[in-house]
Amino acid sequence: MTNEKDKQLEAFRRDHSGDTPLTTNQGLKMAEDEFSLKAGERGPTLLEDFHFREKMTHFDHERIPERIVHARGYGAHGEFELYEDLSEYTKAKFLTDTSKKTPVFVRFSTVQGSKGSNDTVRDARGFATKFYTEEGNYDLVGNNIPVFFIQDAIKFPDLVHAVKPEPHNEIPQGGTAHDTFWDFFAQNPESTHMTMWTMSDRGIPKSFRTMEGFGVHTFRLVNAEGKSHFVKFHWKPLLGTHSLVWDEAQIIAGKNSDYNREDLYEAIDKGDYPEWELGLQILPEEDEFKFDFDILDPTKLWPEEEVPVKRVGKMTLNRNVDNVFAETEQVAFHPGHLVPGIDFSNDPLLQGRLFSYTDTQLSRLGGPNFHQLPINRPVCPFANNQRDGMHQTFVHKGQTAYHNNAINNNNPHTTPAEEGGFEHYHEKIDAHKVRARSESFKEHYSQAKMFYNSLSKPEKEHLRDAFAFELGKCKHDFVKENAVANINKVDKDLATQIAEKIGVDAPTTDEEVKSDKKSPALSMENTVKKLDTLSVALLVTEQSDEAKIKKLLTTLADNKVNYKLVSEKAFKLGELKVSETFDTVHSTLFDGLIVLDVKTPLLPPVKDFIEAANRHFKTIGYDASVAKALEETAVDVAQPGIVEMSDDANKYLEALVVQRHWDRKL
Ligand code: HDE
Repeated sequence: MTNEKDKQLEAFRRDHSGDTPLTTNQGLKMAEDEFSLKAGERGPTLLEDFHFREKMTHFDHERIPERIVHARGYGAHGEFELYEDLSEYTKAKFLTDTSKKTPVFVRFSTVQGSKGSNDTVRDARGFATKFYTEEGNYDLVGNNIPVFFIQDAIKFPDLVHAVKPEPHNEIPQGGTAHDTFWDFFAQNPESTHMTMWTMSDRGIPKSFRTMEGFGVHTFRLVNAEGKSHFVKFHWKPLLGTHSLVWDEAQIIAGKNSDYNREDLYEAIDKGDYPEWELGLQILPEEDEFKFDFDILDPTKLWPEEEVPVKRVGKMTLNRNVDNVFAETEQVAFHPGHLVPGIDFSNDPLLQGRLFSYTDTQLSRLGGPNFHQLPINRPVCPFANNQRDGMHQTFVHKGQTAYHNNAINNNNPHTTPAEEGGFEHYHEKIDAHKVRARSESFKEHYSQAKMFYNSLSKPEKEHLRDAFAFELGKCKHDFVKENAVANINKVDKDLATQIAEKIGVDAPTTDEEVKSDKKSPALSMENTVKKLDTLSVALLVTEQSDEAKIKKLLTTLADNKVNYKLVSEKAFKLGELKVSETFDTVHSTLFDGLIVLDVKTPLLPPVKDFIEAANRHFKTIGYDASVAKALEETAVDVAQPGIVEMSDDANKYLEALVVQRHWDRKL
């Protein structure tokens, strides 16, 4: 057993391997499970066939409603270790006791698509973490983008209705390339900043392992003296933040619609455990009004250069689930699952979320006892006077289920704050009841501009092309024009380039927000780059030199680079197994390519394999003997990241670690 949560789950695991008689749900051993009970071999099925009825009834009810958003998700277990005692800021035990490893469960997700949609769609990604602490479950329910589309929770149903497939034809699945989303965008300019992020490369992460995570809202940390600091939560992936290229993402959608989930599953299965550091941006209460934006506005981020991210601990995902339905599907997150020492701010988006999450579980998980599902149970004791309800699994003993009582000495009893009972932060509020947007929430463009300013040239081009793709898919010209008019308020040049691509008039007015402010942390150009767990396809033939390949594979393995041998058909090359073919894989599924041997003239799939790696800016290594064959492709060996393989593969690895050679001319 790895930790308390694992131990707790063990009690619920059922292993049907070995000698396991098949029984009904009542424990009755059955002599037959293949044929229903009939009146004669060719006659009708009899109503008394309880075994058939039970089996079919259970099957008929196997599905539960998928999540209204974030339906497609994938989860894993792990642990969180704290680097330093944070009691200066918080009394939360999992953030003060460095000796403790806290079990966690993380579910990553796309937002728009249904449960069976593609992994590599352009969308935000959910990054929800449940910490099973000794003081109860703490959920950090975040995304891979630090800001949100709207400022007030009451607009969430409108946003989601605009984002989801359109109601009259249920198109499109998994993305926002349709009229209602872009109409929403143009009519609700507060969505501009987050839309810039989703149109950037952040909207197509390469893997969950290479995604940042953000708590988005401003929360509070509260220490034992009751002093509060504002805080923003971050997850920083130790492998860096990396994305796909849009053309590649679209091809992968067909080649492997499970691309991201398979990557996570296989990495954990192999022992390449993904790791993230927990980062905190901490702001003293006195600094609340120090910025040119409102820190309660969830469409704004705190530039890391102004409020540094303090890395306080590390999360490692080290165990795949045993059963996806039981764990990943039934896990129920809620931003209101808190522990003492963490509290909310008045962000109106966060406040509304505090209602929505429990409410949605009632229909999704069928009643008020979903906290008793094994994946949702805290690892510490939990007791109160709530009773009964659908799917109650406990047998609560005793005469009383109310408070105060004398019959049971007032048990279960409350716990004073000094002894670990949760107490809401004593914030003083003196206000009128109003339905209004705060004046301080009314500026929507300067951070969208800062994000755009911070991107590298290729990132800016990708963002422009993403806008052109999505807006180009809209049917109404006025929707496209309104969207361009909104982008014009961020950057006139960007709006002009998009207008030209989608065939609407370029903006003539000069409305862009004037700012050249940048935040270098926002560009993925500045991210960590490592060889660890990158993957390479090696193209070989039956005539390839086994010894030479083995030597190369050893170097790759020594550098923690994964590889697959690919050829026209599966075969054995001495001790080496060539199990992947041009039918089963494609260069889009790898980080790099090494062409050792190919048959000429190149067959179309082989040519496409190599050319796709080239146009996706990946590192291509080639043996001198195939230089002539490469002339049949669009690959220009003089371009960056195209490396002739010598005896030692170090030159190749030096290029591979770069991951994308954006300066390659196509
Ligand atoms: Fe969610 N969101 N959300 N959300 N959200 C849900 O809860 C909601 C928001 C996020 O893997 C739902 O259990 C409202 C921001 C993630 O199980 C639902 C508002 C952020 C997940 C819901 C927001 C998120 C959800 C659907 C605006 C990033 C998946 C099923 C006020 C900080 C969790 C469910 C998982 C899921 C409501 C906005 C992240 C309906 C009302 C902002 C990662 O309750």
